Amino acid sequence: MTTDLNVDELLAPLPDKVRKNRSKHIVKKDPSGGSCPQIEANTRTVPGIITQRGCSYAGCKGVVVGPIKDMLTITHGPIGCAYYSWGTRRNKARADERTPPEQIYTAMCFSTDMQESDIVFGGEKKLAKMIDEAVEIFHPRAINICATCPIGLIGDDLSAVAKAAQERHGIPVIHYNCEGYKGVSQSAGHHIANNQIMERIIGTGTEKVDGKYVLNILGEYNIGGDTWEIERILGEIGYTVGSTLTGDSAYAKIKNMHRAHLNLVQCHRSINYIAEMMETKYGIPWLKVNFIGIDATIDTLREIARCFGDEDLIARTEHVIERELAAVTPEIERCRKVLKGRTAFAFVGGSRSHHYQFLLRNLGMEVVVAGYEFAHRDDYEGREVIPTIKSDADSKNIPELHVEPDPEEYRPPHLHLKMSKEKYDELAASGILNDYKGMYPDMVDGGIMIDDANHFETEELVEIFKPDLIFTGIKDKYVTHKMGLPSKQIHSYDYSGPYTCFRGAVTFAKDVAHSLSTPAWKMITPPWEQSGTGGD
Ligand code: CFM
Ligand code: HCA
Repeated sequence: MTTDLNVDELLAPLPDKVRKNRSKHIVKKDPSGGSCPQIEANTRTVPGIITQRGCSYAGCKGVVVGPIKDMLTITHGPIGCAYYSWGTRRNKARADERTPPEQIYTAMCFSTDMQESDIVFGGEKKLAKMIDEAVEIFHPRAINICATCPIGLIGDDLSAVAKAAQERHGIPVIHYNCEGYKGVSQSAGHHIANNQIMERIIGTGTEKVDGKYVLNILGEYNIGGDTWEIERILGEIGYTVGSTLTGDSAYAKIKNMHRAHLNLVQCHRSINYIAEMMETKYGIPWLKVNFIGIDATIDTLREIARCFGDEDLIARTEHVIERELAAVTPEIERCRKVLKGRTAFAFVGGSRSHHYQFLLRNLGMEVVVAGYEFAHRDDYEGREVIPTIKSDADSKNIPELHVEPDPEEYRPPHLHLKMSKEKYDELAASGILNDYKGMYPDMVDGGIMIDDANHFETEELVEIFKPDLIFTGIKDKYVTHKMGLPSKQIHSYDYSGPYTCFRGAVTFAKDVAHSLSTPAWKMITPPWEQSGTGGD
């Protein structure tokens, strides 16, 4: 199924220095076993290369804090940054018992719209005025202010503006110094957002969260409604979801997240900082989960139940699994007939290229090339490499938050879990709790893992591996369409979703089966093969 790739040949057209750099970002799964060879990741993209990465502001505002529905999030900067990060990510939100529709701001775009004169004379006054207007018109519970590149360059003091506004209005005003140029990708922005959420929001609530087993879902952003499907299943088994971070989440709930018994971590890359800090400060253990793929969902549900060890819960888990499986199996089997034996190239941000391998496998497909835009070495190689690397390149820009156990709240993890210390130690030792395995062990033998792939490499790899499907973002989607290759926009799901759990697997299977069986791809003549076009 895989091809014998010669990395030197692949990179041969590149200049020497670039070739040397890029060769460290490509690793092949060794069929004879063994651990993952070291892969270079989370380092600066070679200038001039067309990367698929985004910036720190995108990671902080667009990814982590933007989806908090009852916080009014202001982009302090040019309108283009605000517009780009607004509405395209499909992080859905709806009203609930804590948040009425008029307090949901995720469908709106707030920006100071910095102009040339503001850059010359400073934008602090403009920002302060905008906060006053926003409070007067919308009466939000809390405000976020996210910085873009020019703000750091001209030196606007966001901290001072936020502090003064907080005193004027009596609501939390939280600022994020997530200037786009910080770090090497959106990953730095995740870290900056995590630090502020931990320091300023989590733990500030005093409400009890009702429920025998209270879970938080970290690193789940409700793209296309993913979170709602996970919540449906967990609710039917008998869990209470305290809050997500941050899909369809609310400031009003995030404040009380420290009351949960267990944190589930779906996207490890964007939220591991909070998972680790909550464990230190409140004694809440975390469990790495995956709700993408039928078998992965089943394993995840069983592991959560095993953490609590309650026989009723275990029985209800099995009952829900059995019922959901029976409902989706016929449709999955139909799609499998179309998809069996097909291959895919999966290239997305920092976690989905791993997670979706499980779902594709349920459909009889195999990923032959997989990569991340901005993941770190642990996302590829596994948790054991974490202590040897810095969490974010250029981390001098991102102050580490030193979190001490909170004596009021801290209980050893096994008490939060309602289990004995022996049971906790046993689960931790068996690798269930607080553990994280990277992409490499789940790759197909001979498969290729690539970090921060660029347009040139993507086109070459498509040419060599001839996959039947490619996962892309918006920047590479149409390039591959022109090559006659169906793509699935796996960031936004191309207007579809949810793709999580059992029902989500069916929606995904149908979307992919339709995509791969449409005759359109055979009718495409790439521009460079059309006569008289000159190849443009
Ligand atoms: Fe996590 Fe995400 Fe991803 Fe990510 Fe993203 Fe996203 Fe993504 Mo786009 S938080 S790392 S920074 S799973 S926005 S919901 S799809 S690149 S693979
Ligand atoms: C981001 C958000 C993004 C972009 C996806 C894309 C998303 O990184 O700024 O390039 O199409 O999921 O919306 O990853």
